[in-house]
Amino acid sequence: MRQLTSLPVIQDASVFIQSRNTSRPVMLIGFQNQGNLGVGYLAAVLRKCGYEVHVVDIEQEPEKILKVALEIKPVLIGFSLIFQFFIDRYATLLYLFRANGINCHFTMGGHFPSLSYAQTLELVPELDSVVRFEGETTLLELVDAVSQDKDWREIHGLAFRNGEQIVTTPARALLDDLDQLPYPDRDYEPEMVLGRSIMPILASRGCARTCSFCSIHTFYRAAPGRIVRTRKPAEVVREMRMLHEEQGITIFLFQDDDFPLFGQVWRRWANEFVDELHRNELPGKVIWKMNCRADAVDRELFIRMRDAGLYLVYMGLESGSEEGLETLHKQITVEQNIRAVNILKDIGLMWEYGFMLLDPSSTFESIRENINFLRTILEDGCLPVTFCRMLPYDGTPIKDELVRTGRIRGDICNPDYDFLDPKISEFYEALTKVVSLTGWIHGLKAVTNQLSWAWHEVATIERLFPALVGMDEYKEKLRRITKESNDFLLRVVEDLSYAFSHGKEDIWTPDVVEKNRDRFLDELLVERDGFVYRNERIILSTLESDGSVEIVEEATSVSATA
Ligand code: B12
Ligand code: SF4
Repeated sequence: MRQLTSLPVIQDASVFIQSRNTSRPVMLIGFQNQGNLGVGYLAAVLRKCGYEVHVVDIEQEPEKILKVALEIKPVLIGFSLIFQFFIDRYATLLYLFRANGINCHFTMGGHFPSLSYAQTLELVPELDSVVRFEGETTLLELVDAVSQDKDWREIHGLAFRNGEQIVTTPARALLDDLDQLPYPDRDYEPEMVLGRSIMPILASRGCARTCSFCSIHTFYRAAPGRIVRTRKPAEVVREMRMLHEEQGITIFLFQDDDFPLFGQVWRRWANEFVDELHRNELPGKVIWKMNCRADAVDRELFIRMRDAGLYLVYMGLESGSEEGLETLHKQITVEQNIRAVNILKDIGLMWEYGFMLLDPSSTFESIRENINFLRTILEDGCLPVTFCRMLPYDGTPIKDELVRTGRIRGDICNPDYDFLDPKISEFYEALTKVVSLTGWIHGLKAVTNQLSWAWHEVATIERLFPALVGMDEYKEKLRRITKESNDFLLRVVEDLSYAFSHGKEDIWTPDVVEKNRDRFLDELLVERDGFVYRNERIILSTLESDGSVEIVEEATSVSATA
């Protein structure tokens, strides 16, 4: 059983003392893939206050979601929009609900609705309100009011329509003490890596930096209150321990915007967190991943964290050109990025990275600098190439700048912009035709995705399984496939850039690229499945002996885990 020591929320405890009408349930709809912590916290607070809550995945068929709503007759439906490009999908669903006679209160929350509430209300006319910023207290007050037929329009933290006007009530302050919240409910089956369960978790909220392409800092700065809040290390570890002991979770993904590491105060926090993990004897039993900036990578601290279970570090490197880093307002240098990568390689920590090959300041020179940067950091075949193009999301400084300079294009679901050199747009268009970027990098059957999962498995095996037969040879083969596929992709991108900047002949066709992609994928699957098959017994008996699984008939395949 979960232990809750205190009232769940928040600055104004009087909201918990009032009487409630909990006779009708609340429905929350969100993107549940990989576990949605925002929805989890909202559901936990409502349940703690006596409401029955149904959490539904937006990725389900709209008719199925409608069926649930018709059956349970909720008093309020809360829609969680964490990716702005989902807004059309939500708009269609809300229309379907209303058309089928669902008349309860509809509200929506998340970054986009919080920052662009007027557009949200315009694009989704069926909404009654928008909950702005952190939603736990506001949603609870809204449900309390609606379920008792009281006026909800005075509640802080809302935006709604009043005739032709859009009204906002005073912004709700950010939660001051995150440990007053109950642990988030996790209404989903955990994902698995080789039979080991994965769960997301948060140690903090907010980010002190101001990258121009990111809506996180604007979201947390636009509301009153402290921008960055950390939980107590002991509380975070208590939650991890509970999830490990009660649900067998062994892999924790910290989804913090920027894991607390930077500067004296957060470094102390990180050290205390490591101490707590040891005090609770979790190292060796669980492993964890976190996101941080490259300038927070410090050899001594990262060795301590590695020895306490840290197995994967995600860094938003974003650009390999100084000008790109400046445009993105990363406040970091290329050298700092490379230094961080080298430290992590040196101390044997797996890492992953976010990277934007193209941004609004891109030139052919910066594109080639980026290609060379990727070659430098990936030259040993340690990881597959990944990159995207910067997209101007709402609520970001770079979008405002692109609007100001008349370069913004596209719409909310497909935000876009003009490059300064029109040839770059042509290059990007050609690139996406020659290399299906989704097919190579992002999709489920993409080489990058599959290789990432294979490396992820390796890191998991090295931390949570006994020594497996042929591990060194397998890693060598993975490294070779990774390197060859990286070299191939980067060469295609580079050749194409010269085709557009210098008029050189374009030698690549989609067919050739696809054939190569399939070749790398086939090689990977043969090597990976062979390795797992040779070690099947030992993997299964390890899982059985430590109680991670009861019966496993078949080892998972790379594609199954992804
Ligand atoms: C974890 C995460 C993911 C996970 C999502 C897992 C999941 N199912 O939730 C994964 C890895 C899948 C993911 C993928 C991507 N992500 Co992401 N992700 C995040 C991240 C880092 C944390 C989300 C989180 O857990 N936050 C913690 C919770 C507590 O906060 P919250 O979600 O904001 O919820 C609170 C409030 O917003 C509000 N609220 C939210 N919903 C609702 C609903 C109601 C009814 C109410 C009342 C209130 C409310 O109350 C909540 C509690 O306080 C955010 C950054 C961020 N800080 O949110 C980016 C973020 C959401 N991701 C982003 C992006 C761009 C992506 C990708 C496109 C990246 C890429 N290039 O591939 C993909 C898209 C995937 C897809 N569907 O195609 C952007 C979205 C930008 C935008 N404006 O659309 C964000 C904001 C990061 C950023 N730098 O700007 N992501
Ligand atoms: S990109 Fe990362 S470091 Fe930059 S503001 Fe967003 S969360 Fe913070």
